[in-house]
Amino acid sequence: MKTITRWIGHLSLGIFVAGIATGPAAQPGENITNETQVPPYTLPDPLVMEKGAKVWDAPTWIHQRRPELLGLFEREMYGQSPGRPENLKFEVTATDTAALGGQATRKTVMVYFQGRREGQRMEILIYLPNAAPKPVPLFLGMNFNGNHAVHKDPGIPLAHSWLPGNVAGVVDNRATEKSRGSEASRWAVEKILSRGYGLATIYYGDLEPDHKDGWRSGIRSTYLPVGQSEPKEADWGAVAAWAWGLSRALDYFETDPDVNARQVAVMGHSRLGKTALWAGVRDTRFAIVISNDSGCGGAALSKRIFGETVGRINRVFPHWFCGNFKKYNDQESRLPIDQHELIALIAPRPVYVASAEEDSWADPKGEFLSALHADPVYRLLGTDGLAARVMPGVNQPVFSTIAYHVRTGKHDVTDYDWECYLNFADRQFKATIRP
Ligand code: GTR
Repeated sequence: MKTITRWIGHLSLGIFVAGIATGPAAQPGENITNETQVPPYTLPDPLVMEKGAKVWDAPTWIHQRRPELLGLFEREMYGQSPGRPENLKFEVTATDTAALGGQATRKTVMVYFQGRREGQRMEILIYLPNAAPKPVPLFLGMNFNGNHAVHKDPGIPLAHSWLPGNVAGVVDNRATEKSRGSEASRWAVEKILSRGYGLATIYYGDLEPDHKDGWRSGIRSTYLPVGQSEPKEADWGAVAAWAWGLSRALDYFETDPDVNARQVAVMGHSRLGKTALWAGVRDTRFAIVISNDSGCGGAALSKRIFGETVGRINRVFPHWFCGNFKKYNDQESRLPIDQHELIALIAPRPVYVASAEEDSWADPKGEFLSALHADPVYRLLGTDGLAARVMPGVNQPVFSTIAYHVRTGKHDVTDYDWECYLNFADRQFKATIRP
């Protein structure tokens, strides 16, 4: 009875309702992994302005609603990021035209954010397929363990910055040969190259070490105004800092004649999937955005309480999002936004949301529902949106402008995922003439 009353209450707000709990009532902060326990929730309508006016046409979306929504995500969740630094400098530090047995050209590029070698920097590892005509389309994604972890290739320089497993203050954090190729199963390098795509990757620790004090030695520290000792409530968090690094890589691609900077697909897994989404939202130069198992704070709805929650993510990873986001710990219903609107901010560009069947922590259904509820915006902008009304079965990818799949298996990036992303990119880019 209680559930029904709440349901009617939501209806009277005039926005849509989803989910009706039939199981025992869940307590705030409780980790729900049973569908019958999901409490009812209401999602904001992406096509309704904050003051209540309905968005009926594309210009109103583009000039009014999109900036309003983007501003809300910046202020309340990811934080506000700076733009391109004035002194950004690139240095191609090595080129090997016979990498991977001759299949690829490997380039390493150092990006200096303050225009000098001694300042903050990140290293981009790039593989380009030798057999493909240039410029090539390319996948760009951040890695968790250093560029040298994505392949056994002995020519990849070992990571120069903080490595996971180390905490603030520990200096002995050097990468060693032992970890070369340790993340290789997640990067189908040869497969990507054989399909005519380039692959570029950056170690996320080059931007900011992933722990609560990481910002002190990362890029965010260099933007702190004199006299300010901590980031303010709406200042960028770590996810935004990593995403900012992806945009700086795109700045480099615009200068590289071998790369088609208009055909860069930004991709990421898990926390780096959240990062890829935020990068793709803020930087409309990214042609395709791919979220692999990004979960809470990524593609999964926040108001649908299932798996990881806002309170939990903010408590365990206080540095990922901005200070304001903490207001919503165990108070998801008060959020003025939800993640379907994040997907909608990518429209009309192609976006791929991927889940894994056993990854209940990331809430596969919540990820699908985000894709589904972004559909009206994609359609308003003249695309085919998401070609599914109900969640597809496992390993049955849906390839519309919003693409979705849930594959068998656990939280990971697999060759199956890459196969799907490549097929999706082929379809999307085939329609565009490569310069
Ligand atoms: C988990 C976190 C998730 C996800 C994951 C990952 O601990 O709860 O949000 O980001 O880490 O990045 O592997």
